[in-house]
Amino acid sequence: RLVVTDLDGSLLDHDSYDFSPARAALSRLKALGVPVIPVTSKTRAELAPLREALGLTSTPFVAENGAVIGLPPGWCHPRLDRPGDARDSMVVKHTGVDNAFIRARLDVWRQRLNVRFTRMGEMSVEKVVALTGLDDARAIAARKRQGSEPLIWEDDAAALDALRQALAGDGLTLTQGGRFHHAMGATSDKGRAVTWLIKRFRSLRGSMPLTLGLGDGPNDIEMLEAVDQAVVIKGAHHLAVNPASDALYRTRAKGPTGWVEGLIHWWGAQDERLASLAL
Ligand code: 2M8
Ligand code: MG
Ligand code: MG
Repeated sequence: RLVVTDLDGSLLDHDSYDFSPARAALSRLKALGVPVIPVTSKTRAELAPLREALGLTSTPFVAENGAVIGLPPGWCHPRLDRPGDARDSMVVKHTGVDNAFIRARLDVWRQRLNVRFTRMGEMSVEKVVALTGLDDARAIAARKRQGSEPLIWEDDAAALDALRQALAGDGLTLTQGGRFHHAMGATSDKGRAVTWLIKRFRSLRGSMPLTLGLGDGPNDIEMLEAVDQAVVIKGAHHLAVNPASDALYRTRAKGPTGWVEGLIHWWGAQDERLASLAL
């Protein structure tokens, strides 16, 4: 089995970033040997302390909506990867387009189309703090983008559509998180990253895992359509998800409480200890 999960608004509370309601469920999954893989808009720099806090240092991560994939030694392929080249011994794959190119194209189109938005890279740390509620250190880490650029949209829907079309010609796309739109390479998303990790799991362990995915934002739809069992966490967006197997559950609770609710919905019947965590 395998769990893939969004962080903000899902495993973490949308406003406080607290995950304590899910602590016991995470321990239970660890005891069962089920890898929990964070699949997030956050950067690799933001994930380092978070993976420690969540106890997820020996599972892979997907950062920047699929543009960056990190593999711990246990997930590396003996011939395809060269483990241990990074400080944290993670092998990091970049599936998308370099952030400098994304920023440059956004600036070109903003001028040419005369549309209004503010990119994260041009915001002060104070501005990022004010928009997100992150503390200074986390806001600085959120600005360390490698393969995507978040932006706050300040124009109408027609202008957004025009930008989307312009970016498509550059091989770029826009995806929407809880607060930001994210510009990134058109061939990367959370779904493709998860599908890649499922294949890797199979090639290392010899069988397909049963996969459970949880998310709350439009940027989670591809991921939720790539798993066997999907959980839409209640939040600010209504997600039109069409999972392959029709296995979709929408939670009543938000954030980490909804996360536990969704996990119990799918896996509570097979595991009394999980079921007993119902709130
Ligand atoms: C941004 O990501 C969230 C994900 O839903 C959003 O779009 O609202 C990213 O900048 C991420 O790096 C950051 O941690 C997060 C903070 O809320 O916002
Ligand atoms: Mg989210
Ligand atoms: Mg996210």
